[in-house]
Amino acid sequence: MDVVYSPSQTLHHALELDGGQLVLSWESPIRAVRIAERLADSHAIVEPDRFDRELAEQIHDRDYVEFLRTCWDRWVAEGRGATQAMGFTWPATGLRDVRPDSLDGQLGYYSFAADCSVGPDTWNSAAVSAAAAHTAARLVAERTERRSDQSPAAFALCRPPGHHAGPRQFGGYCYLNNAAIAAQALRNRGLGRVAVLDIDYHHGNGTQSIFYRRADVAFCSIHADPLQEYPYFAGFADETGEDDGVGHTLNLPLPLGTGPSEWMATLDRALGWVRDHEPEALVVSVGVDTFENDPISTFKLPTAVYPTIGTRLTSLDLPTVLVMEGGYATEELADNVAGLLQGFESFG
Ligand code: Q9C
Ligand code: ZN
Repeated sequence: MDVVYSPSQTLHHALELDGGQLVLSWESPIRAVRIAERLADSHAIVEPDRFDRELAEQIHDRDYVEFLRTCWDRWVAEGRGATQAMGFTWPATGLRDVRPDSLDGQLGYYSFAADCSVGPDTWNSAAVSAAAAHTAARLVAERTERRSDQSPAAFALCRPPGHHAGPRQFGGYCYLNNAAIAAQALRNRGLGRVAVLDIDYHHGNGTQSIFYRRADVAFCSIHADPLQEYPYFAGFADETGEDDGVGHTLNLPLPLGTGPSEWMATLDRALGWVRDHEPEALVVSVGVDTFENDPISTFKLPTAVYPTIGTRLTSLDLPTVLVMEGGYATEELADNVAGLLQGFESFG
């Protein structure tokens, strides 16, 4: 399958508040560099099309996209360009959900966590990352139209990741929701129903909230129990959708420390649920922070299980866009991603 990626996605490098200190983010440029290097041996690397702002505005509020685009320049204009921009006050429960005029106020209004900042290259990298997801969806949709035997697939090497980004909030290293943009692009190209399966270690709160009231995009996530793990305030089993979306969201939270047999059994449940929704295409939010040596996560999946996961995904026999999300064990990251793709390609 084709891999969609541009080196400009490595320009962004955020700061995060970690254990009371502002440090360089775990979500580092080296992640994409290593994965791209590895996949270049076995795959064609396709340059993303231009960023499609209209598509992004089907997923995110227009004012949010404009805020992301202009945030850094406003920060510099205020004379604060020596460090990166980050919020510090949020409209939490009990406060008013109003949009302030001040940049500091807007940084809180447009984010939900202090774990990622906006720097000089954030907008460019996030926009190209979203474009990579869009391009992968385009390739899959085009190949579905003139389908021969096999269900087409493409891998969007998205970085920065996207699944925590909501309609008007960045956070969790995410700015534009790449998987949601891929799903919307598939819908726009005539695929009737789309399912998003999120196998990142963390709950995909952004993707869930984007599709929570829609029946045309189903969302299923396997993740660490939010009572114990980030993002804490979403991802519980009783979140099943609202309005038109009732029954179109499924959360499968697992205990900290979950190992491969429990996790694979849960994947089978998720795949059964997706199949029951009879989608015409699949988007997978591929996080490999489920890996046993991931520095910020607790699941215990060994490298050897990722090819099995990839193969299992092909059992749905659907046109599939694989979208990169988390995974922070920089040494083993490329092995785990390449393994998953190889498992997907070796069967299906
Ligand atoms: N520094 C993704 O895997 N954790 N995002 C913050 C305190 C944030 C993970 C911990 C984890 C975000 C795409
Ligand atoms: Zn994650």
